[in-house]
Amino acid sequence: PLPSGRDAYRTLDDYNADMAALAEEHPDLVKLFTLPHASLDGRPIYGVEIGRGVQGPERGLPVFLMLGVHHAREWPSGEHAMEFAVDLVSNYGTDRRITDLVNRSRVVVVPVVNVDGFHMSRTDGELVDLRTVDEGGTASILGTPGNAYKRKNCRLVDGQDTPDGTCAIAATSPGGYGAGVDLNRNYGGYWGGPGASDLFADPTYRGAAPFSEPETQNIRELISGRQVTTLITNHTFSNLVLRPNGAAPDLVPGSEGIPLGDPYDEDALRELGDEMAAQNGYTSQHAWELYDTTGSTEDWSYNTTGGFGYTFEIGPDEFHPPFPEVVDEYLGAGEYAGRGNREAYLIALENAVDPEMHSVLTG
Ligand code: 0X9
Ligand code: ZN
Repeated sequence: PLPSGRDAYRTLDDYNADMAALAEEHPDLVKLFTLPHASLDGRPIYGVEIGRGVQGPERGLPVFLMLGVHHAREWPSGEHAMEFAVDLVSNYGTDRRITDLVNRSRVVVVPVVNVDGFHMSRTDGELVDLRTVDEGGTASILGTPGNAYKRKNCRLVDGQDTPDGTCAIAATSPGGYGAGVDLNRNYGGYWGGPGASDLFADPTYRGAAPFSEPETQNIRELISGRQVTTLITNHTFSNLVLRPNGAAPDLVPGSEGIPLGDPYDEDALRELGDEMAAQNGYTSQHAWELYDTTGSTEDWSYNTTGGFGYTFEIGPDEFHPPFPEVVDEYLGAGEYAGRGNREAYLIALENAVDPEMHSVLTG
């Protein structure tokens, strides 16, 4: 079973309750915090910080950051982030490796970055089995129920603020599904370059300006204020471990000729990516080998701070598969052989604490 024992996808309320409970039950180890900017619909966005003496001064420890649900429909991306938090806390004090890692770092987990979009997707997209909806029992993949496959945030009108509650209205309107900014095109890393759209209705709409959205502002401020030495931003799907950069290694038009060659740290980034992929069985590659993107989370964070950043694309072929697959993919069980994302995350945490611990730089 998962560290939490859950056997079904969380709702947004479940995430918030689980984070609050974790902090309440382990005050010396877990701190609940609210990100600086509420969502467009006025929802608070929460995270947990895990570390020894977490209520005390921050002490400049290296931070490992784990993010989920930039894209509303990618439910497993939040589940794996939340389970990793529970995993660390429940094994602290008994598992030597985890205890040591937690003592030497701060682990920050924001399982649902895009709270409005996720709530829309999750509540209007109950996991009716899309393959067996037919009354007569005939398998069918025709229907996309409601907003279950929403991707972007809840920006309703391009470049304009909208009053609280409008996301809820959007959820019941045909326009709701397509509205919004793609948060993984809204960061400042090569913003406005290839692989991001300037059309509001497009799934990869980049937003009116870099960091125009409160959700990306939150992550910018979180990373800017701490020493995030390694981060993983979870998405679904395609079984990939992706490393910077997100756009092919030529020049970005209109960006004053910024070259997107291999990053300075390519060798170390590749080694760590390969090592994580060896655990979860994913393919390790440059992000641009999937397709070009600009304005992504880790293109900004890596190129701004030097902290290593990876996208995990969880799962083979579905945005939110039946929950038992999510369990197996975390643990590395069933048809998902290997040691799963759990072990890959622990390796990333080891790198965050001390890159030499895992011989990434020393070979
Ligand atoms: O397009 C995306 O944002 C990611 N794929 S998804 O299906 N989850 O939407 C891939 C982004 C990969 N590129 C970078 N991380 N730079
Ligand atoms: Zn995604």
